[in-house]
Amino acid sequence: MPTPWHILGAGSMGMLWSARLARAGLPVTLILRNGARLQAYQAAQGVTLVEGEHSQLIPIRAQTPEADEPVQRLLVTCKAYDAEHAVRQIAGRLSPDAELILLQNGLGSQQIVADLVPRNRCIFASSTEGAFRQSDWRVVFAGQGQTWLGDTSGGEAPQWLEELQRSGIAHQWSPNILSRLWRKLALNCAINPLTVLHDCRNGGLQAHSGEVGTLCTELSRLLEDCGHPEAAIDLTAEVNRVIQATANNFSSMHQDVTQGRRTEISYLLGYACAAAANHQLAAPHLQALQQRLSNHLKQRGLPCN
Ligand code: NAD
Ligand code: KPL
Repeated sequence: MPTPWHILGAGSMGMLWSARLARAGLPVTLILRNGARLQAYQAAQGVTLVEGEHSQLIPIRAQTPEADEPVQRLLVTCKAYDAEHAVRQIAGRLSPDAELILLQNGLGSQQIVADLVPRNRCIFASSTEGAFRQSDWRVVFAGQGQTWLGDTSGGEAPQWLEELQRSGIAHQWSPNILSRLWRKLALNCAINPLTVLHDCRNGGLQAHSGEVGTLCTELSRLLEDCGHPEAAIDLTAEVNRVIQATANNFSSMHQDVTQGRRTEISYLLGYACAAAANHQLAAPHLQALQQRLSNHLKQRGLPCN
């Protein structure tokens, strides 16, 4: 009998993962916020996964955090700012040898969760897949990509990666997941805040290449000082490539701000600025950007943490 997957955070990524795992015949349980969400979910009878023209209703078991069955493998797909509280709610249910997979953008939240459950193995994940919620319990798989998984304490790739293979979840084990997460953080810091401040699609940043370039220089230096020189290699070129390749898209942060949702700024730009301060590295442009973005968010009544 395969180990059941519990998925904490039934938003875009949680639904995308749970639908594909369940479709492959694996045992999956969604952990929803509370009884009201569970009732609404049960009325929908499952998660609908939309891929291109095709949509499929996939029945998946669900429960609230208070359920008492043990959790052996937990995929956390909450936003970075919700991860600690969400895991704390179910920490008492974790088996002594339970594994957690933390799929949050940016950095900071993963370590907070890992410190909360010191007995358990925490695998960090970084994904370039794209998904959005069309409505409650209906997720659109909007962009093929890849998920890197790795263990900052070392150790072997887990056996269950085979289950991702079977589920059609593109993935790779990364011996240096922190570098991967830093690289993605740097890309996000160079692109996302500027798209918010200039209120433009990613391609609109082609008109601000000087500003982007200055940020990339500071970010590259930061990556090197933080012990991730490989994440700094050709950063400016990759940022420009991503800007071009995603020219028509609005960045995730731009979408969050437009839709009045809290951003993950503390785990992106906030984390980068704090790391620069810890390393006594001058990062005036990153700091100024954080200040401008915080002011912008405050003006819109959005949290700046
Ligand atoms: P989301 O907001 O769609 O989903 C998060 C879900 O967590 C929500 O349904 C929320 O209700 C739930 N949640 C929060 N607190 C909870 C709690 N205490 N108990 C139970 N559920 C709780 O977010 P998302 O887009 O799926 O993103 C998740 C993470 O993945 C983020 O860090 C994001 O940056 C990253 N990511 C997202 C995408 C994407 O395309 N959506 C791609 C790559 C990475
Ligand atoms: O990941 C992104 C996002 O929008 O969050 C990209 C497309 C890389 C822009 O930073």
